[in-house]
Amino acid sequence: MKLYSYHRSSAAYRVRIALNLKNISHTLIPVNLLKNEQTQSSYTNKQPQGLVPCLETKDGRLLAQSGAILQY
Ligand SMILES: N[C@@H](CCC(=O)N[C@@H](CS)C(=O)NCC(=O)O)C(=O)O
Repeated sequence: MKLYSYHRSSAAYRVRIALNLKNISHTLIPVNLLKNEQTQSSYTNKQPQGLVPCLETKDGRLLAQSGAILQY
């Protein structure tokens, strides 16, 4: 799995906590909010809202919204 994340994002942080508590292996992909990387098409193609976090599953599904990701 890949988690698109920013280290100072509380929403992304709660997903990182859950992934680590569940021992789910994942790769962190940094999206630098201070550099507005969340607005670049390379990211909005995955997460059209331009918000972190976004979870990409092994089969390529893209999940947005930390609460929904936690539920998943
Ligand atoms: N309700 C969303 C909130 C996500 C959110 O607001 N993320 C912020 C960082 S904590 C963000 O990506 N902000 C970028 C921006 O506003 O341009 C969730 O829980 O995932």
